Parts: sequence; C-alpha cells; structure tokens
Amino acid sequence: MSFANQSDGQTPAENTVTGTPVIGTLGAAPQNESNGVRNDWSQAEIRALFDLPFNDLLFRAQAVHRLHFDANRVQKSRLLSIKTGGCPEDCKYCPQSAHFETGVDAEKLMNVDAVMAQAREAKDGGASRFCMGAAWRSPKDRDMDAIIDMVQGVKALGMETCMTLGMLSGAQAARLAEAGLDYYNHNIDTSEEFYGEIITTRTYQDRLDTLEHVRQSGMNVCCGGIVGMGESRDHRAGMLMTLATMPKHPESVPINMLVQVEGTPLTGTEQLDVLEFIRTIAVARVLMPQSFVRLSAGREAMTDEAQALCFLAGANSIFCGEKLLTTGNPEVDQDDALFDRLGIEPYEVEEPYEAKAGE
Ligand code: SAM
Ligand code: DTB
Ligand code: SF4
Repeated sequence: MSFANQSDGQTPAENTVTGTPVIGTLGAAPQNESNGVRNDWSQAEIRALFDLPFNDLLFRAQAVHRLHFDANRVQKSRLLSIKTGGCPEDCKYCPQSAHFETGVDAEKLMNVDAVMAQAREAKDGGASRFCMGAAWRSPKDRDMDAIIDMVQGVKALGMETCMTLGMLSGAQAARLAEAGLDYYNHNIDTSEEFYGEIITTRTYQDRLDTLEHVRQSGMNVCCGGIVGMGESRDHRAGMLMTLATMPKHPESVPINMLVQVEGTPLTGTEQLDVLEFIRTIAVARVLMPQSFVRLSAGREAMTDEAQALCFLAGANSIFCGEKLLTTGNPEVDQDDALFDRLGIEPYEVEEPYEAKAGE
C-alpha cells in the first residue's frame, strides 16, 4: 500500500485537486541527496534559511513541498486526552503538570469503550488519524493492556493511530509496535541548549533515548516542539537541526505555538511574532521534505490568513476538533470554511496509506 497521492518514486503521482504531477515519495525512498533529503544540515545553513527574506523562504518551502506532496491536501488529526492532569514532570508550558496550579484536575485513564466512542465521532467528523495523549512521565506496565486495546480498537475503525504517553522503554515500544500503533509522538520541545530552561525532571538525552526506542521498534516517529517559549532564533534553528540530522527524519513533525495557560510559569512570556512561527514551519519543510509538518497547538489564536501562510509554508496536517488535550482549538465549522476558501481538501479516512510503504 502506498500513501494516496504519493508516487512510488518512479512514476509521478497525480495531484487529485489540481491535476499537477506530484513527484517524490513518503518514507519509501532512502534519505539521501538523490531524492533531496539530507541528514547533514549545519546550524549555519539552518540559520541562513531562517534569515532569508520572508518571500524567498516561503517560495523555497513551497517548491520543496510540491516535490513531495499534494500542495492542496492537509491531513486532519483528532486528539484525545485519555489520561488528563497530575503529571509528575515540570514542563513549564504544560497545564497538566502537577507542579503548577492551572485548574486542570488529575483524572484516571479513560476506559476503552469511552475512547472508542470518541474515535468513532472523530472518524465521522472526517479525521483520518486519532492521537491519544496521556499526562504521564511514562506508562506503567499495569496500564499497557488497556492501551493496547485502544490501539487495536481504533485501528479496526480504519483510522491511523498515534499515541503520546511519555518516555518508553524498548520493551514498551516493541509492544506498542506489535499491537499496530502507527505513530508515537514524543517531542524534543526545543533546542538542547534551551531545554534546561523549560524542563528539569528529565533530560534531553532521555527524550532522544525514547525516540531511539520508537525508531528501533519500527513505529513511525512523530517528533517536534514548541516555539514562543522565550527562545531565540538560534534555539529554534537548533531544535530543527536535532530533528533534521536524525539518521531518519521523523515522519511527522508537530510545530506548536505556545498556548499560554494561566498558572504555568511561561504565562506572560512575550508573544512570538506569528511570521516567525511561519518561518519555523517553512524551515522545517525545507529541512525535512518528506515529513508531515503539523501545524499543531496555537491555531485558535491565529487568523485565517496566518494559517493560510502556514499551509503555503508547507504545513500539511492539523489537529481538528474544539479541543486539543486540555486547551481550545478552532471550531470544526471554522476549519471547514477555511479549507473551502483555500481549496484545500483533507486526506480521506478511506484512503489507505502506510508511511513505511515500499520499505
Ligand atoms: N506526557 C507526554 C509527553 O510529554 O511526552 C504526552 C503529552 S504532552 C501534553 C505532548 C506535547 O504537547 C508536549 O511535548 C508539548 O510539545 C505539547 N504541549 C503541551 N502543552 C503545550 C502548550 N501549552 N502549548 C503548546 N504545546 C504544548
Ligand atoms: C503535539 O506536539 N501537540 C499536541 C500533540 N503533540 C499531543 C498537544 C498540544 C497540547 C496543547 C496543550 C493542551 O491542550 O493541553
Ligand atoms: Fe507531563 Fe507531558 Fe505535560 Fe510534560 S508535557 S508535564 S510530560 S503531560
């Protein structure tokens, strides 16, 4: 099976919206110079991309995007918090950390039937991917049976599955992979240099170790970060360098704009210019041409025009539905209207795809 509208690397696939050929593959071809995918980006090169005039950067990102994807399609993913609040980690941006008073109460892991009901609703609403998040440092072995049932149940609906449960051991990653989990989300969040300003309860290396376990298990890697936390442009470049120099790029790269939640230490941080956020998306697209770049948290505070520029910069996935994990997201009708105005179509639930096709 191959990703709908993705080519086999030999024959240009057709862009179903515009009829324009789409050249390139997702995950099928090796990452090397010949297909325009590089893993040896330097900080200076990445910084130079950030420093381009805005129009030049967007032109470059759009050109790269069109080589690998249908430029008029955006994936819709639905998030569900399957275990909310009370997290022992101290991530300064997070409303679910038990270290901060944010009004988010600690809840137990949802039961499998309740998760399935939400997944069916998401599918009916046009989501092709269902992402389940838990406010854990790492999953407890006693929770794994329920987690596996959730993966298998959601997959049986024909949706792509993603989970984000914190740090994973090699054995836990292998178990999730065996159950058929398609993607595991674990963000590096920021650059190695800035990381210590944001989280103290686990290290950057801990994150990389989990990502390695996920990669080794055969699951697709979903890994990105947050901007607008008071970091510098060099820090943003450093974060993208970590991702773009991994031996294999994450198949999915969520770029979140910090959602400032009252009670978290990052509330009151100077707002990042949305054009700088769009630059970050564009640089991610240039560096990681075959990855889904996900316009993640922060859309509620963005204008339609800013989001349109994110899509032009190469973002091709969003979270849909009125809620992310605990914070707000645009209304479904508003997103549908924006897609209509832009002539963007979502990837269909029925369109079968496998990111590892051809491997
Ligand atoms: N506990 C797990 C973990 O941290 O890996 C999974 C859930 S955690 C909420 C998933 C990601 O959401 C974080 O890594 C972070 O990038 C993002 N996130 C959390 N709070 C956010 C906020 N206020 N604004 C933007 N992104 C946020
Ligand atoms: C990601 O990078 N962003 C999503 C998803 N992965 C799990 C989460 C955003 C959370 C925003 C804050 C909240 O709603 O609690
Ligand atoms: Fe916990 Fe994840 Fe929030 Fe950090 S980001 S406090 S690990 S839920």
